[in-house]
Amino acid sequence: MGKLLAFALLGLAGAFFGARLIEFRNRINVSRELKPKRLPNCHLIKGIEAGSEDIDILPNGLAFISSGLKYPGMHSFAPDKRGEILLMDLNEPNPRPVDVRISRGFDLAHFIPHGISTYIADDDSVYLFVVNHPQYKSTVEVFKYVEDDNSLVHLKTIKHDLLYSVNDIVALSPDSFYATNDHYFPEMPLMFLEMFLSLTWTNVIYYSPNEVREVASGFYSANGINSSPDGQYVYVADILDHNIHVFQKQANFSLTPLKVLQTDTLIDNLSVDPYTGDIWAGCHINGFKLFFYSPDNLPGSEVLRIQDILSEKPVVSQVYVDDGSVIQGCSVATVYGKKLLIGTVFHRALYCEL
Ligand SMILES: *[C@@H]1O[C@H](CO)[C@@H](O)[C@H](O)[C@H]1NC(C)=O
Ligand SMILES: *[C@@H]1O[C@H](CO)[C@@H](O)[C@H](O)[C@H]1NC(C)=O
Ligand SMILES: CC(=O)N[C@H]1CO[C@H](CO)[C@@H](O)[C@@H]1O
Repeated sequence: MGKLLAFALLGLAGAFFGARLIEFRNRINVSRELKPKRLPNCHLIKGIEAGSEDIDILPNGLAFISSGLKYPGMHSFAPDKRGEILLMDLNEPNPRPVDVRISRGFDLAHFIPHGISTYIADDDSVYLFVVNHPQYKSTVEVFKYVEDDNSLVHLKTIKHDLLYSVNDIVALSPDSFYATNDHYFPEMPLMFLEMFLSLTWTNVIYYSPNEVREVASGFYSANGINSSPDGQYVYVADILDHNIHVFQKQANFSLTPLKVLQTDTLIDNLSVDPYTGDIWAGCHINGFKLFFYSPDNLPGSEVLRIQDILSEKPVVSQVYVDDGSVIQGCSVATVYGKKLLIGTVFHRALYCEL
């Protein structure tokens, strides 16, 4: 009897894990075979060799690029190099990235930048918010950009119990923001278990000096976050659910769910064209190839443009697809007029003229 029960339990456990395994496989991979789709005028940007995870372009064409993300279990081409913020002026005919100087006193040795967001205040001051992972923890660093000497002055480090595994951020004022937590467990084995069990424990946090609270939850892995040009709507990419959630922003910063746009790809970061309102999404085609990096089986890249997301029939166009032979593990795509920048988790960055 005891044996029978043990077998029955074993069978149940097997069925449970089998089902989880299938669900996990479907979440971490797209089912389609993707044909390469290239753009005619693209080149790799010289000087970016170890990632360009997030990119934020100011209305005047200055692009901030976070480089050197290191994540437990994630490949890195420069494991000993510290993270950096690069700046590129897209108005130049042949833009080159330069390393932005960061003010003294900031702990550069442990700087691991992840998602970034710029904010322009009423007096035209430019603030840069950077998700940082010193010792693999999560903080948000707030800098002020000084154009005269091309430097970032560190203003403050924000830590909070609700900001436990931050991925991306969108600034709302010089001291408030929304941020996504992409995992419930920041520790590596538990993080994988969470992904494997397809738990939906990740969320969006509203932070201001007076109030910090969860404003959206129930994501498999909340990743990119951004807002519409008028600031009324907030878009959140759930990378493992292959979709984009659209929320309406309330006056008290609560988020009301409006709709979900389902895609068939692993959407990482979202950028919004300030002039057209189009969403540009950097997407991974295969999460396995990203996590278990092998030079013989490279992770590819896909870029989508989404027009009219608020309408009944949003138009989703595939702009670029590569199998990894040009650009590996795309995490972001962002435009400045007819210029497109494609960034990656740990590889290079591509500059294209549309
Ligand atoms: C991912 O999807 C591709 C295309 O369907 C398939 O060939 C590949 O085996 C899948 N990989 C895994 C690890 O499931
Ligand atoms: C925020 O405003 C919304 C809509 O007016 C309301 O339903 C919600 O209860 C408010 N939430 C908080 C935390 O004040
Ligand atoms: C280029 C891009 O989309 N990056 C975005 C990633 O997410 C942050 C936070 O929303 C945006 O500020 C960046 O623009």
